[in-house]
Parts: sequence; structure tokens; C-alpha cells
Amino acid sequence: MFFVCAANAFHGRKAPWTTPIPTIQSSEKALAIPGHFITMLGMAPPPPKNRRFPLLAALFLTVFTNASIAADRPNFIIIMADDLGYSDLSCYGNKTYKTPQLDKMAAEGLKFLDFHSSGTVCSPTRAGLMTGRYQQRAGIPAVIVADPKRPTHPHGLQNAENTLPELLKTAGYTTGIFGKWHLGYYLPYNPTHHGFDQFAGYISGNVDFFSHIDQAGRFDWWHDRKPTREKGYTTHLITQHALKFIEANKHRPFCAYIAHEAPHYPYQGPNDKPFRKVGNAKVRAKNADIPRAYREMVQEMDKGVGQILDTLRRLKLDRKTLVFFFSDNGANRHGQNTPLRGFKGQMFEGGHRVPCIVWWPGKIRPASKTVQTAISIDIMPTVLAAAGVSTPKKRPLDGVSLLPVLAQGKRLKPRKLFWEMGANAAVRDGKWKLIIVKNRRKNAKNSVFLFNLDSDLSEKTNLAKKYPDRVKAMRAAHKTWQTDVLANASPQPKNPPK
Ligand SMILES: [Ca+2]
Repeated sequence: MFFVCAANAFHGRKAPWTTPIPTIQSSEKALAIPGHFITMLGMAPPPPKNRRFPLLAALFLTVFTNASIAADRPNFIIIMADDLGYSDLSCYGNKTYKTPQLDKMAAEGLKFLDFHSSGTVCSPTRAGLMTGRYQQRAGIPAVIVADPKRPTHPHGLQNAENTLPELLKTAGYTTGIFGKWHLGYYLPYNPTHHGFDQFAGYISGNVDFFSHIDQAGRFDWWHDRKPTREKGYTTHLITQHALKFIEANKHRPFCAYIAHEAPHYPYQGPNDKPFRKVGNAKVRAKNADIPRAYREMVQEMDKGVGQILDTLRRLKLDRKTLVFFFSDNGANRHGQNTPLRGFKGQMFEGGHRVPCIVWWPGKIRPASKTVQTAISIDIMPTVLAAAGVSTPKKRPLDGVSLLPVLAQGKRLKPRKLFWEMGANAAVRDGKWKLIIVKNRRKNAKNSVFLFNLDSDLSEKTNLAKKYPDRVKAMRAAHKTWQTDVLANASPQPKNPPK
């Protein structure tokens, strides 16, 4: 059974998505095209003569209709954990500790069992999430590292991309990002240049949870475009800024992207001490402390998610807010990916199959789960569909809207999914998974694996030799995909942008 329903609150009712949502063309900026909204109201555009009054009226109508159309649209909260493994939450099988708030979110929402990050490390998944396309198209196939001597350091999200917050702004949304950006170290890459009205967080891959020093020993905590000293544990600050943003925007549509640091290293619980100082990021947690700190990091994030959902309930925004929770890649060896093989950075399921919970009271059946295969680049098309914003035609999205799965338990059309980092790659086609791993020995052939995930979720039995034709077809599909995503990929600079 592809959709399991533990409650039947919606049986016999009209599906929420049978009411069409008005569509705004993403390329149209509302204030620049008043006639568009007047036409939407069924009125004729203003005559060319006697322009002054009609133009003022048009401007008024534009602002009014833009606000009123947007007022009927849902809010969005996208919460992403960093390096959280498939079974790091108790509702996904963690037996060593509990995550009660995320368990409650799952009990009230929909749990995906076959959801994937589009990357197996941080920056690529984030580039895919922000653009709704495979991150290779944005020229961000690998981590953008903090060390200025490394070649990816000057890279970042380029202006040519259409980002999710930029498109939501065309429909009157207020947008904020709280936490990790990791899509460029230089000012032109700042999230406030890519559609976010507000930013509180850090631009690198990780910071000390207290001193907010990055891995290269530099201070990294920002309010919008300004480095800002702010005392506090990173996880708490991210939640507090997000709560303030929700309160401040409770009367208008908003999108909050909450990009948690937990449970990425440095391993620090809320009562630990800072490790890093400016110019010295070498100090790390003692190995003996890591399991305790990791647990506390996950549980503090869990509490924060509970606070967000409680605030939505208190403000009576719960039924008009679509909330996603997922991870940007699988866990490393300090976390849990059971029963999956492999870890963060790898092409095995443990590298990219992650927990994903979607919550929208009144629209999503409580305590439901789905085995539909979905990926993080589906989030943007899902949000745009729920907001009634059409997707960009010039830079088409690779993901698909998950709304039919969320609200109606429908199946998605069959499709192939691809992962690639360096010379390693993976292809998913239904139950089949092909993995190519570069062999580090000189002149050695790459390792090729084929797994049947329906009968072998832990990827133990390599069927590549048994099904050579399937391997050949999936390798050919990967080559075609690779040629396509690299054909017009955004170029990245060799030197820091000015
Ligand atoms: Ca990560």
C-alpha cells in the first residue's frame, strides 16, 4: 500500500486542492504591472487619456489586490536540519533518546519514508533547495569551503538564478532566513541579495555554537548584511529570530527558512563552553563527549520546532501554514542512519535518504505516511504551487509539486532521480538504485553497484553482474542527465566577487 492513513479525518470531504489557487506569473513584478491585477478583477485597463486618476486608482487597486490575494495564501516554514540521519529522530526509529516535538509533528502530519536530499553534503543541497533545480545547474556541485586557499571558496549563488524567496516576493510574501546559508562567503552572495527580506545567522558551513567562529577561525554571525555580536547558543538564536519573524508577520503571508546548525559539528550542547576563538578553530570536542553533545543538539532543535508549532497554534496560523522538516544530507558516523548503508558524503542511501515530516493541520491527514519517492528539489515547486505562483519558464525546475501527495495521498508520476559529487554518482529508477564509486587506486575501474531497494533497503546484495542491461541503461541515463545539467550551468568565478 503506497499511502498509509492512520486517521480518516478527510474521508468523504472535498479535497483541499480542488479549489483552484489564482496564479501570478513569476516574471511579473506586481507594482510594475498594475493592469495585470485590474484584469484579474475583471475590469478594463485604464484608457490612455486622462491618465492621472486611473493610474492612481490602478496603483491603489494593485496594492489592495496584491495584499488581498496574498492574504488567502498559506504561509510557509521550511525547517532544515544539518547532517541529521534517517533514524536520528525517535519517530524514525531512534531507540537511544526521544525527540518528542518532532514525533508530535509527525503524529499530526505526514511522514515521508523515501525522501532524499539532492546532495550528500551541505552547499549542494542548499543550492538545489533555493533553486528547485539540480544544484549542478547553479554551478554548486560541491561544498563551498571556508578556507580562502581552496578553489570553491569564491563560489556562490549567482544572480542569474531564480530563487524561491524571489518568486514568493512577486506574490506579496515577506521572507526570512534564520541560520545557515552556506551559498557564498562574499557580500554579493548574502541571502538579502537573493530574495530574503531578513537574515539572522551564518554564511559558512558551521560555526562554534557560542562564539560563532567558523572553521577558518573567522567571526561569522550576521544580521542582514552586517556582522553582529549576539550572545547565545546558535540553535536557540535561530529559533528566537524565527519566532520574532512569525509574530511580526502574523497578519501577512510569510515564508521562513529555518536552517538549523544541529547536529553538525562542533559538538556542543547548550551548557558546554565555546571551543573556537578568532584565528583558532582547531579545538574540538573530546570523543567521549560527542554522543552526549550530539543528543543534546538534536533535542534542543526538537524543542525549537515545538516552539515554532506552538506559536502557530497560539496565533491561530496553524491551519494556514505549511511546515516542512527535513535534513540536508545523511548523518556521519556519530549519528544514526539505520537500517541504511553509508554516511554523509556517500552515494549509498545513508548519504541522502533523510527524515521528512510535513505538517498542515486541516489539509494533511494526521499520522499519515507515504512511500512515494521525493527529493529536496521538490520543496520549491510544492511551495510555489500552494502559493499560486507559476514556475519560471526560462529556468525550468527539476523538482515536482508534492501537493497531490500531501493532501490527497496520490502517487507521483514515475521519474528517475540523480545524485552526483565528484566522480561518484547514483541513479534511482523505481525500486532500482545504481551507484558508481570512483576507485582511488590508479588505473582501477570504478566500482558499480545495483541494488533492489524494495527487497534490500540496506544495499547489501550487489546485482550489477546479474542485470548488465539494466546497469547499461541506468549508466546511459546518468550520462544524458550529466550532459543536460552541465550544458548551461552557471559559471563560478575563480576570484572573489567584488
Ligand atoms: Ca549538512
